[in-house]
Amino acid sequence: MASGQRVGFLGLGLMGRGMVKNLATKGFQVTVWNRTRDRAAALEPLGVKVADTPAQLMAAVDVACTCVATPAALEEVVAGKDGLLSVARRGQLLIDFSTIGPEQARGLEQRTAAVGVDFVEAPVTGSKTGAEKGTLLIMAGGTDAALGRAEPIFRAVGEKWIHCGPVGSGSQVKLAGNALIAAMLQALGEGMLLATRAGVDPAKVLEVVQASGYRSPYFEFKGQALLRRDFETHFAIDLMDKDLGLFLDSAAAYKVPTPATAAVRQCYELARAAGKGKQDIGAVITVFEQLVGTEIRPKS
Ligand code: NA7
Repeated sequence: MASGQRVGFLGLGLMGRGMVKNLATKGFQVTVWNRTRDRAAALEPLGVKVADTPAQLMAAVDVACTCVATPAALEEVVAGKDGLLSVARRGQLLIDFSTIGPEQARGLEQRTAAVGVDFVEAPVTGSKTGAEKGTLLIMAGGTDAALGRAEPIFRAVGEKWIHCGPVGSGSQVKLAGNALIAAMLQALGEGMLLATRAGVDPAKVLEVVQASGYRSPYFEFKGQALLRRDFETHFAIDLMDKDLGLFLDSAAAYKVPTPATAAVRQCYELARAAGKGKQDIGAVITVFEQLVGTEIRPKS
């Protein structure tokens, strides 16, 4: 249990809400801020306080955590009007759980260090369910000392954390992981759609995948959801598209060809153009279903 440490949390979306519930029930004194205030007010029954601005939150805490949608949103919360840095004081800690690019993360570390604030990047995986259950996997970047300070928070929201290296390393690893799951999901969806169209039960595709040496908990989670046509948003298409863009930006910066990820990203761009950006990443395949007039459905 935490010893009543004062923790602020900014960004109460699908991920942030679950993380705050865990912090509030595991002994932290939590203050929250969210752009849309209603989402913050909804957490008051947990005993959390609601701040009017990021600056008001920063003035009231020892540690501030962020988990917002995009790099631009993070910049606004940190350095915009009434942002965190406007009142940051020596000795505070900032932990960012958002998925951003490595360059932005390194820049944040420099800017927080200039005012005596430690910075840890901590993108997560485990989606909405992991956030609710407190079982996220955290890809941490930062100094040993800063990570040591972040550990009580990591313990409350996550099951495991891996120290990937200095700030920037966690983001680099997270982007690689998201490129991987996007490719896995696209290949699985395409395989199941083609099987259905060819008159073969798509459930057999998943059954064989999961009986094979290339089985994965991720294929099970997403494959079963595809068969049920369950597209409840765990991770939105807009956000995966953002991450694939960040991956490709990094690849361009280091002159590393990444044609497979570029092709998968096009599928996400198609889905967004079709108005599906807020839907779960599992719904990308529905764009292709609509093109061919066939839906993935198990035979029984
Ligand atoms: P959600 O559920 O889309 O939530 C996004 C959060 O970011 C939510 O609290 C938003 O506030 C907030 N947001 C978005 N734009 C802004 C701006 N411009 N300023 C301040 N706050 C903003 O995303 P997830 O929880 O699934 O994911 C969060 C991060 O973790 C993201 O980087 C993922 O890639 C991983 P709102 O409630 O809309 O006012």
